[in-house]
Amino acid sequence: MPPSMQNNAALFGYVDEIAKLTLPKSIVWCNGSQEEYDGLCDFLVGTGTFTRLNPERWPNCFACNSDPSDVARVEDKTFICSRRKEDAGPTNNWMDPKEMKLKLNAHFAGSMKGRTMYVIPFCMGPLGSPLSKIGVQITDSAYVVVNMHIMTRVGDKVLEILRTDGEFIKCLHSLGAPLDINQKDIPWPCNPTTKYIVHYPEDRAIASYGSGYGGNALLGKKCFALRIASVMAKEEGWLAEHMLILGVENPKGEKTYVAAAFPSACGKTNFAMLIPPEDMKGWKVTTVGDDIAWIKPGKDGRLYAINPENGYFGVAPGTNEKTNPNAIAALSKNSIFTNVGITPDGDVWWEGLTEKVPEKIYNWKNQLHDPASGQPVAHANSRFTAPAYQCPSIDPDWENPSGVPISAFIFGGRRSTTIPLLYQAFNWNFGVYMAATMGSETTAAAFGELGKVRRDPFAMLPFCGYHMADYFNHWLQLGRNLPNPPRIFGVNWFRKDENGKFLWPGFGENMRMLKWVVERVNGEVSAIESPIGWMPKFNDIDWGNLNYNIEQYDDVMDVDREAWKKEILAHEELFSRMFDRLPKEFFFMRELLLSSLWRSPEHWSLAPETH
Ligand code: O2Y
Ligand code: MN
Repeated sequence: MPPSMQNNAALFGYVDEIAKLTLPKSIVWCNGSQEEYDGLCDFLVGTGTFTRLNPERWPNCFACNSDPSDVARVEDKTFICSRRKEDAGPTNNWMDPKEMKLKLNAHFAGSMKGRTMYVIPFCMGPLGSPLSKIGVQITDSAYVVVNMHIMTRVGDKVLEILRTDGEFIKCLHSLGAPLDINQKDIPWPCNPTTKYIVHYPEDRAIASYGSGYGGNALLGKKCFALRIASVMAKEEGWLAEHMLILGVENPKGEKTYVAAAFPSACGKTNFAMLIPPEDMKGWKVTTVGDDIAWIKPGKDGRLYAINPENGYFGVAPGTNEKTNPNAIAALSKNSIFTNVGITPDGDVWWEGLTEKVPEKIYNWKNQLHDPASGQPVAHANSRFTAPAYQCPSIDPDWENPSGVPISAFIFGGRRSTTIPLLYQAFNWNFGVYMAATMGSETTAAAFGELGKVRRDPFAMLPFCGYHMADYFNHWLQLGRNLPNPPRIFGVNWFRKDENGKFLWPGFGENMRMLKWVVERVNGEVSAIESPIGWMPKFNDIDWGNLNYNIEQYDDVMDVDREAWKKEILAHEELFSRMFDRLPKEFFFMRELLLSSLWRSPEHWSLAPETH
């Protein structure tokens, strides 16, 4: 027992109960020290899990390959086991919690045999912040411990805060791969056939079995900070969101904070770390977080946000010096790479890192890469785990215990048609409707028909721990209590022309849209009323050296009446699944949007002479 563990009976009881169930060979209480991290990395090198990378090129960095069956979140095995089925809602898998516990106990029984059980006290959010929350993850994976060291605040400093009676979220994780005496371990133990990611919202507990990967195993992230926290947030009057948080500094040094939600694989980390184009002198973007935001009303009636995480678990493919130099700097040392390619001299590579594939490289399946095979070097969901403080754009207030004040919310998806580059919702309620109906086109055949729009309300569909319609009501209710709520904007960086060519260059150029958002919330620009919301006039966008003319702008901002009528009618598909609990405001807003489309002219322009 660590000296700083101030006899928290609930914690002791939990650890004892799990040890008796899972029967580990030994128990280690993680103290969060550098020695502990280094020792575990050495251990993982010894088991063949980690490859130490070339220390000159990649100081204190390691790479590893997962089992090919264990490469992503397992949505079909993810359950919200609320006491009442109706509370999980139609978009979550559900099972009766008692039944699920019985089922899982059979799997967890003896599941840590021959392995060390690690107890990781961790804090989501800055230590000592009133917005932060504590969890304790029990795991038999050393890989999970070192990733948790980067992604959260761990160890004795957390126990000091927990003290004797503090509350914590119970996070149980086992690889489901016990070792017999004399059985040699393998580099990526997991259970090849049985995986479960289970949440008990009323018990504030999580149980994850069979996977060692990412969101399935690092329980502070999606399981706690989104699924369980969203339930707590609803009960306590705050928001737990799948959002990045960034700061925009103007040339006068004034700072405006924005939170933004995009479905997975829409370039969230790139946007959170955006570098403005060179011609936008004096404008700067700072990063508070790249994936999750906890947002709470302050005494002054504004919303304040913290990033509950301490690191980035970012998608490697496509990340490079041009697309995201800040991420490249953040991952350049003290980082872990999972499922990327590894060269014999200790270098790593993934698609898009550089133009040329290294001559000799082992792919994520640890096979010598054959360029003629057409196979990728890195898995499409390969990841870097990097400490947040190493990001050059990190915001000076990213660990401010009070959080940062949010002035705007941005919601975006990947849509090749219909949705304009940028528009502002008429008011909070229309913004909630906009976010509730956002969608993205599928980019991988694994998700069904290519190019089909999948609705992903608030980018929270896989992450909301309760009924999605109750979640919409919670957002509406929160807005009613705010004297001056943040303004809500929709963006679509991915619109294409009839030849399939992107209409907008994206990346750093997105700063031009972000600038308008900031000027708009600060009352510095007016806007044109379109049938679906407020839109920027061509002349109010800072075009700088970007050669973008009014015809291109009209195309990317176009509100096609017929397409929008179809779009609004298509919202029905999602709504019909949760009809009984849907806010009645949604039906009125849908009608209003349809009627304003009927009344709008067929062709219109945001050109200066038309206003
Ligand atoms: O596939 C995983 O286990 C990771 S998913 C993920 C990781 C970091 C940030 N966001 C996501 C996501 O799916 O939204
Ligand atoms: Mn995410």
